[in-house]
Amino acid sequence: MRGIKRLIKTALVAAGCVLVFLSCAGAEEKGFSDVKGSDWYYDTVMEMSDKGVLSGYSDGSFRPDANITAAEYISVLCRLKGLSPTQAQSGHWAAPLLQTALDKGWYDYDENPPTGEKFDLPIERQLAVKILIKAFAGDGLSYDYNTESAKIKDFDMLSGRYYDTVLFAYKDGLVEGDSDGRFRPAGYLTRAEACTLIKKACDKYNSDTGDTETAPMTPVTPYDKPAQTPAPISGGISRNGALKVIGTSLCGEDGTPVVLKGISTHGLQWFPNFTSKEYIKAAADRGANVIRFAMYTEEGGYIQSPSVKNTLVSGVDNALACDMYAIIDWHILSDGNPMTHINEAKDFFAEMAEKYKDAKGVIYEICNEPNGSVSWSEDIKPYAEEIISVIRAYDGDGVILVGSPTWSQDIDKAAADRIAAENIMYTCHFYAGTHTDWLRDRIKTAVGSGLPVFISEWGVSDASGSGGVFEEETKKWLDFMNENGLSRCSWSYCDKNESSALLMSGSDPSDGLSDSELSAAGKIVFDDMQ
Ligand code: IDC
Repeated sequence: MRGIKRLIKTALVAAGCVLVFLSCAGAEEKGFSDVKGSDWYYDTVMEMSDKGVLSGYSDGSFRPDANITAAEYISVLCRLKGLSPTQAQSGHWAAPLLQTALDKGWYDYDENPPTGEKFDLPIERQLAVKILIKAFAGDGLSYDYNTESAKIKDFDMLSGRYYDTVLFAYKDGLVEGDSDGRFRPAGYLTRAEACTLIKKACDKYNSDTGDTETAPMTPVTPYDKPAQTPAPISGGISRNGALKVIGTSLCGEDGTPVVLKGISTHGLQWFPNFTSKEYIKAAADRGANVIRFAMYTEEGGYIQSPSVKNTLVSGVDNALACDMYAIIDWHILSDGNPMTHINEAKDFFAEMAEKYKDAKGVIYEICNEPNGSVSWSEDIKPYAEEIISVIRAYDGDGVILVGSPTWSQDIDKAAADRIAAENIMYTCHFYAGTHTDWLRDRIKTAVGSGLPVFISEWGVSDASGSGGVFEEETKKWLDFMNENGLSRCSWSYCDKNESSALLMSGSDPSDGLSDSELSAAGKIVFDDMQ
């Protein structure tokens, strides 16, 4: 059997199925922690990963038994066939390639709508086979209906629209069915099975791989439906990889829910020293896995002093070097309408998205706190849609955070009129001395209705940033965030003389954060990260 597989391998290479390599771990490695030489799929998985068709994970695993999603499977085939991305409706990372596949007739609209609602769901076996056959064998398929259908024990489960392609696949030996002779048409396909199918097709049809260089590779990850009650994990970029939003959960690259716990800087125009690598590392050493860089637009910020962008960029680079996720925060505040500086915002986010499109740890927060006479549906949402499309032109899948009216408290407005894009979360901000049960209830309702929420700014003080430390209410909020798996950043990582500041005045954490440098706020916030 091995020998046959080796032969197939030789044929595959000779056929020109040499594909683009992924930059992820796995492609050049000798083996995977969860793929043994005795596994039936060993040779195929090794070969497919060597060729960069499906890569492994940074933790050394391949996850052969995880289900492959529609987006992952179809984009692999698109790249194999050298298809180029097309203008897409959805902001999902795979949308441009999947649009091309849809336009080519590999599948129908309802099977996988370009709006993206099925992209991150496991692909059904009957649809996977149909797409494979369309991609490799085209139309005009001939086979003997009686002969092929007799091979499939659960033929009555197969939907009529897949007769042609599935029966043809049986005739050509691409599909064999399980040990009971069943095809399980509506079942899912594991990564190992997807490798096998694709390899067989490459071999059988002597695939012309086309110009695979034209399409950028996005790491292929398995889909794991998040548990109902998320069991979040922590850790930085090396542990969780590129983040994505599944349902209401922020998830790591492998689909496991993640909770980011960290800090926000104060205004970068006032506290640039808190972006140094040493200061950031001091926070990481205390358990923070995310840092938000608050680049004010007003009050001497970016609009008046564009060079503050350099402070932000060096902070982001330092955070990534410390294995922390970094949030690029367009910190609107004194002018609460994001439309006021939309042109500057577009240029800024285009530059940031181009610069960080390949960084796994960057998150974009496009409007800190809209406020004043500003409406979700008429101002913020249209602003967000424009900025999201600017970002997506470069970075197809980075997580984007969107604020809402009343200093990012009106998430109910956003929940009632959501943005049609992937990997978007909605921010809700609170200050323990000002916001209580009513805002927790609002978050609960919004999340319950399916809205993904990220607490990108919160404080132990009142909403002025001062007024004392509200310990009891802070505890309620921390319990609430833990129960609901909410990611958060605490205002603020600086030593200003105000109660929300996490450090005592005059602190210098360049050699690490000592206990005596933590303010009352800092003690609570960093304790929560342990
Ligand atoms: C506050 C700072 C304070 C500064 C003020 C105005 O703590 O030192 O003088 O901004 O620039 C927010 C804002 C955040 C505020 C914070 C506390 O996003 O910029 O910082 N807050 O008022 N929203 C709610 C509270």
